[in-house]
Amino acid sequence: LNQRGVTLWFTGLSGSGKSTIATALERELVLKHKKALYVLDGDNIRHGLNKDLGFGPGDRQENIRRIGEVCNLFTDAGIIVLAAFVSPYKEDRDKVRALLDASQRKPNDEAPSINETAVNRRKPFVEVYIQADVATCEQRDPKGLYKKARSGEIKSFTGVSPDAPFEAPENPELVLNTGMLSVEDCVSRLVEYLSAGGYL
Ligand code: GGZ
Repeated sequence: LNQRGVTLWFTGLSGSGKSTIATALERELVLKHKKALYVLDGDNIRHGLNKDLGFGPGDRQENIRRIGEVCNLFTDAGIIVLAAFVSPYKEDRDKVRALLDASQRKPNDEAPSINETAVNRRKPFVEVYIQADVATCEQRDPKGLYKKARSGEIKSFTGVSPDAPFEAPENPELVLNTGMLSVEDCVSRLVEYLSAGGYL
């Protein structure tokens, strides 16, 4: 395979646009850049591998831990992974970053040369904060989940229920505010980031 793997980790509220942006980026990278890529999101993970997990803090933690392990395997295989999960806890995201940073380090990476290229500096885990406040997401409410959360039909809904906070990333590689940027804008920024960083 003529590429090195990387995990782009999209974090943000339900309805912030994570899956939409990941899917749009997928098209661009597969069609234009001929990259081997896989999108992981609630649709293919929570119905299969993690169908035994719910939305309490412990289950969310285990959800992200398992997804992190899957990302690590795909990344090791040289694939670009687009992982789109609410992943509300900073500690859980940081653990995935640490896992990939430790596992994906190649022997040569220990002693970077002075002429280190962008390719050698590349990080295996790139955190992308899909930023949109609760009001914006609630206005979109594509699946009617906010409505159900407000009525109490869904408990522990991230951003709505006091017991389900969202911890915004402190140092994400990229912040995309979807209240201000179109999907196409977001994809352009991502492609620019990947291209400048030597990922493409
Ligand atoms: C948050 C919930 C909940 C609760 C169901 N809280 O917009 P969606 O529908 O498609 O994305 C949300 C998805 C969140 O699953 P994740 O695996 O990404 O969550 S986490 O990282 O926190 O483990 C939403 C739906 O599942 N959903 N109940 N209570 N989102």
